[in-house]
Amino acid sequence: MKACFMGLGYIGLPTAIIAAKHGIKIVGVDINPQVVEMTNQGKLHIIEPGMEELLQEVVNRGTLKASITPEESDAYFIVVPTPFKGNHEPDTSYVEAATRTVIPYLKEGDLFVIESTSPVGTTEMMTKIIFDERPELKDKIYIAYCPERVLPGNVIHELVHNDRVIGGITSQSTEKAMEFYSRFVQGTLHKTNARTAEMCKLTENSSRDVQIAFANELSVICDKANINVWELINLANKHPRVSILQPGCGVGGHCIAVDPYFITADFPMESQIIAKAREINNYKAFWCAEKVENAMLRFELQYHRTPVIAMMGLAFKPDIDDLREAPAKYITTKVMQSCNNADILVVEPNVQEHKVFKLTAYLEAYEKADIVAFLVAHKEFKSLPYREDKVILDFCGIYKK
Ligand code: SAJ
Repeated sequence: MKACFMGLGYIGLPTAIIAAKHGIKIVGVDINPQVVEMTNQGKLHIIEPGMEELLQEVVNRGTLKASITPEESDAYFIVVPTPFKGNHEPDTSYVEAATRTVIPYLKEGDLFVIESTSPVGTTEMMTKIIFDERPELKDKIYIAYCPERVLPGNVIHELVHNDRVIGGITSQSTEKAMEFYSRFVQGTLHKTNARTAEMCKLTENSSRDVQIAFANELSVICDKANINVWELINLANKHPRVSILQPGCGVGGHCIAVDPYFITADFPMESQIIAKAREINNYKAFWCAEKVENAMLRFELQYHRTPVIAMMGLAFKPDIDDLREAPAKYITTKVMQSCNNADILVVEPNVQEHKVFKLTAYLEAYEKADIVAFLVAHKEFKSLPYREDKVILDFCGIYKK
């Protein structure tokens, strides 16, 4: 079995590596020559614990090689990004470009799978493009959609152990894709059609976004009502059928803060809660920035000097060095722009240096600051003792215990 992975990013590369480790001969294709070169040298260009060792193993064994062009294979996987165009409209042009690239290589009996997060109907659209170009392959190749659902930081385990949803354009296509994934997935493979599988991916991340929005809305209400939101959620969750997530400084990353728009763009009238959740989670970051700005003004009025402010954390979630779409980065930038007299110390213990922010060690920043804004619940911050002599803005529950 030989498979071609189109896209060596955060999902394509780990999936290609795991498939190669399970004996499938892999050609990983990327349009970026640097990514291809690094991959062939066994160097991981993404951040994922334990993955580089696996990459080196499969490169040395010769089961994985990277290239800028595909090779004739038995299966093709589209794992490229689906960014936005215009006002949060999904842009499927990368999926289409990757599909068009593999069309000349397709032959009877091949499997073609889209893994990229995609708006509903994308697999049907790509099917049409394929058969328009190669009408002789109609009913002779297998086409399916199979989304990934791994959590960054735990990819090696989750790629193998998570259940997966597989939706073919025909039941034969579903079966063929199941056969492929069963070579390395130990979780259960659930059969459906392509549209449902596409919607399932969007639903999973929208569901989490809506649940986080509920927690974030509670946090803003509790702030006004002078109630500790962490205690409140802990108590409410003692109910056997209540399970509220944790509020934070907003929702970041490339998935939860993005995928709901793939539903709202296509179903604007119907997706009321999903759209509102996006608004609430975006607003939460703005609200946190305003809280810091107001704390600074109050400090100036009270002490007649500008305070030192520590912005604690830049990553999009705790204990990672991934800053993509991080609300903490947005809040820090906004505070720096509006408090240009204040001495602002930016802290991110998981990153050595940053091209925009001058970073300060977390202990030093905590010691020096008059106002401390906890943006991300990194483990380092949880060891800091609560200091009554500082203004502490705990947006992520550092001191919830
Ligand atoms: N967050 C909160 N409160 C919470 C949980 C998370 O504010 O209680 C915030 C985080 O701080 C972060 C954002 O949400 O800013 C997203 O973090 P996350 O851990 O919820 O999710 P991601 O983006 O790392 O990964 C998600 C996962 N999806 C779901 O949990 C439904 C993962 O399984 C998907 O594979 C991934 O999106 C993806 O690639 O789609």
